[in-house]
Amino acid sequence: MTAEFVVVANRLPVDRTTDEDGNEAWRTSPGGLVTALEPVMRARGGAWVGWHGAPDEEVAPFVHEGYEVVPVPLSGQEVAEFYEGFSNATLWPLYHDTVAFPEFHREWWDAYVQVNLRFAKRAAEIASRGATVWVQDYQLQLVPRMLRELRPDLRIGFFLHIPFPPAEIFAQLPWRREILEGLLGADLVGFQIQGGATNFLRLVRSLLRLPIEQGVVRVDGSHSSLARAYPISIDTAGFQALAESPETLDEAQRLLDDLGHPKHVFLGVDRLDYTKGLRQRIRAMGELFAEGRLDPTDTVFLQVATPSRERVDEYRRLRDDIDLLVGRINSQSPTAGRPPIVYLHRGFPRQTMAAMYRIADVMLVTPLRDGMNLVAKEYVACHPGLQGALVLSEFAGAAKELRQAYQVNPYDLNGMKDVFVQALTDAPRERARRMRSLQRQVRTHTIDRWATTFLEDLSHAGSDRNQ
Ligand code: ADQ
Repeated sequence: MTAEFVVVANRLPVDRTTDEDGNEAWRTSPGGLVTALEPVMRARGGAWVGWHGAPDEEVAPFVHEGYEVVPVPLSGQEVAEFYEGFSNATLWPLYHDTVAFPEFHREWWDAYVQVNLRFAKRAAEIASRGATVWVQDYQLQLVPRMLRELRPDLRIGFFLHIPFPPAEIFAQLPWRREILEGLLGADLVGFQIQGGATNFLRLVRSLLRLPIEQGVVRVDGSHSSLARAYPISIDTAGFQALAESPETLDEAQRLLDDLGHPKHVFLGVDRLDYTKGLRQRIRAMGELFAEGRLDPTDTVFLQVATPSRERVDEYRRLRDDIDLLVGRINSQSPTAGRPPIVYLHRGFPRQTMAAMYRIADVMLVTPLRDGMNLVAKEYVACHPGLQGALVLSEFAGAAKELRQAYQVNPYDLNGMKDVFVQALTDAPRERARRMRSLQRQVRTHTIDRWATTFLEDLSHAGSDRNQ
């Protein structure tokens, strides 16, 4: 089997489930990258190359939702060194402004090189002659160059879902040249915001001393690589339809019943990750309750946090910190009824998420650093009418597009507290004015447009092909 369109990502978009009778099935998995790319794959068909999530196991390719799923095996040690180590304890904190300390270990790097090569080889086997291969995200930054060496006939795109850091931070990386050279194997390197593309080009100029003209890096005589921003988005119409379905309306009603019909609902929805600014957000809400600026008898803060990367130390610490913080705030609440913070540490079906977005008067999206943040856009798509309010960190990529959100600096607790209250109490006209502008943005800039623009540019970018 070969394919004309191949997506390569660290994880496949499916998780294996086993029912009571021991039957195995594959179901679409949650997470930002999958939410964004799965609709693209369903529409285009092709093949998706990625790890299936279980170490030390070979799984044969299979068809899911009309496209080919091609599993790449990882050993237990590779999961520890390539995935939990270099990807999530070196690159992830480094690329997010070092909000946690990145760890540098030479064995982790060796595993990163080895696994990237395996992905490149698998993609090279699957791609048909002259095919388009779209490599995703920070775990696979060496794949574009490796793949080009194996298959110069391919058209190779790369998209980075997380921020690309400023030179001062990136320069810490002992393997900085290799990463830049790896990315430059692509004909088109896409970033969430222009700042990422600019950081990248500046580094290419200063460290590799390659000529650049209008975002195009001349890598060698036959190959050039374009760096540009493509802000990712969501299936806006799909989310909107889901939010308006009778089942979602019922579910929203049930949620309100469970919460005791509060007058005001604040909502947070995140993977449990230290980049998402949960500590700061929860402290700010806790203080507002403690100071009586929010009344726990009529206001609730619903915080949903999906478990994430629980084998990485920093994430375990975060989980304990949040449990402690929420417990302390709730135990000090003057009311005996429902606690002021309802904290749910698990994943939910998309429909439940849509129901939550529906009932939230104020949506709190306050990451310390975030490539884009799809939750902000999902809220705008799902919340009915014009009376919702989106509070958005200026350090999320989405802040560049959603300019009419109530923007905050998540490091400034007093500033955040004031804006949280303002978002709830502003005049209806003001809330409607902001919401109208946000809706316009999210309805016109969809995931479909993102993918089409990227792939269209990719079809013109890059090398003189030698087919
Ligand atoms: P993430 O860091 O995962 O994505 P985000 O963009 O917010 O962040 O996407 C999270 C997705 O998971 C959303 O679609 C959300 O609905 C879903 N989700 C969150 N909590 C959930 C829960 N409890 N149950 C079910 N679903 C839940 C990375 C980058 C982002 C970038 C995306 C896409 O870090 O900056 O926007 O990739 O490029």
